[in-house]
Amino acid sequence: MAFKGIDFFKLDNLLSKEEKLIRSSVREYLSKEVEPYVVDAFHGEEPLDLRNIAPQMGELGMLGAFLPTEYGCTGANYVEFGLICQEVERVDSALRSFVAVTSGLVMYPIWRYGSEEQRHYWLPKLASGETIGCYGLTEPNHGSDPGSMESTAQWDGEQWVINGSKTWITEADIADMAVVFAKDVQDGKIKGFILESGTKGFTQSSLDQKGSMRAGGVGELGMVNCKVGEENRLPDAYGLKAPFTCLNQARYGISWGGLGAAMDCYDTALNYCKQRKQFDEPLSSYQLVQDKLVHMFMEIGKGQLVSHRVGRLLDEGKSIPEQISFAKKNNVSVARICARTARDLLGANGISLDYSPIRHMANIESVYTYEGTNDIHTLILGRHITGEQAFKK
Ligand code: TGC
Ligand code: FAD
Repeated sequence: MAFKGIDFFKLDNLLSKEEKLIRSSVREYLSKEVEPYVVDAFHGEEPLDLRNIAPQMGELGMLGAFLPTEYGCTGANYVEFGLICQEVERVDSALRSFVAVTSGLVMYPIWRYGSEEQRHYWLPKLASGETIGCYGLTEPNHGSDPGSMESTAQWDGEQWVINGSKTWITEADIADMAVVFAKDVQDGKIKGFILESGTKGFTQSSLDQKGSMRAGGVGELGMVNCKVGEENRLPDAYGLKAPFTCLNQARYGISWGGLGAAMDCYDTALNYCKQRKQFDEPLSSYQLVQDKLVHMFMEIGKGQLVSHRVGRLLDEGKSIPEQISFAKKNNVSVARICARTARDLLGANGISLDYSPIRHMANIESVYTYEGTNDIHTLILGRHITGEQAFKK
């Protein structure tokens, strides 16, 4: 049955014609061109062919959608970006990772912290999907605490010499370029660099045998005396604030993405329970089953209100990072609950990849951890309401 969406609170009445159009065209594209291949990609851990998909997404304006048209982007608003993420993650979290990383973590830093030359050179190629990028912040010894990163950048009088390693990097192995953060040994400040694939001393590899995000690629970046010119440095990225500001963009997209996965789980469970009979009656007629369906339905409805509101605040330039933490934490938890509940309602069929919940359930474990773990967002909100930081002693 074609997916209709969930709109109990008539949020569609608050969407413009353009916003609805982007949602429907992305939904239509994914259902024809991507959805049929997702299960095999996940099962075989053979990531979806981004060399084919990225240009199609580029054509539809799905990459870096909220950035200005003068750089080849769509000039969409934040709600439109959110709706794109929702539709993509309804299909698979790994593909939404690609969209959120490209838009929020690769294109946004170039737009926000890059030079005009860097913007004009990189943004149109990334927006069209011709170039694939990745974002290197996490290191083997520093995940939640990137401020302690060990990667270094040293100006040798002519060039920057970068050393260090980054791990768990989405699309690390196939990326044509990477936005990487390293600590300047001279002033101790974190700075951002654009590293191109093939640069001497820059290596890219993949991490396999994942139990989650199997339809996508994740890997490592290595820098051993990797030399780049000043033109490869993002001139306005100075300090930890720069990589964190980029995370705000992607975390916001994830809040909508989580709802997409949750909606798919809810929809699958509802249809299944209406059809499946036990003790002569449809599962949907039993009170315990209705309780589970209603729980999913209500959590999704609440999450939609949160993401919609944060999107509008972002468009008005009035959002604060803690609201994005609220949305990411809440909506990914909603997705996690919905995936598990749907898996349960499908009984043994719930563990089959013929149905989406078990795949979403595995994927959401990554989403729960990346872009700030669930705990880190609790601590961000805890600091906001108490004024006390509880990250470090
Ligand atoms: P802290 O002292 O809190 O902050 C340092 C400076 O940064 C500023 N800042 C922010 N600015 C904008 N937006 C935010 N969200 C910001 N958070 C902090 C802050 O105001 C300060 O500025 P200034 O001017 O005073 O220097 O830094 P801390 O070291 O105590 O860290 C706090 C903490 C734990 C919240 C932070 O480290 C954190 O968020 N950790 C989580 C790391 C994380 O999320 N990594 C994600 C890596 S990328 C990824 O996972 C991609 S997954 C693929 C996909 O997206 O699909
Ligand atoms: P840790 O920081 O070691 O955390 C382990 C546990 O300790 C968690 O439960 C955490 O909540 C808890 N914890 C940590 N600190 C505290 C504290 N102060 N108080 C209480 N509890 C705490 N990174 C990138 O830079 N780019 C990418 O493209 C990228 N893509 C990713 C894709 C996938 C599929 C995955 C799984 C990860 C990706 N990451 C990426 C990395 C991701 O951002 C990190 O995994 C995440 O930030 C958590 O870091 P960690 O794994 O080192 O866990």
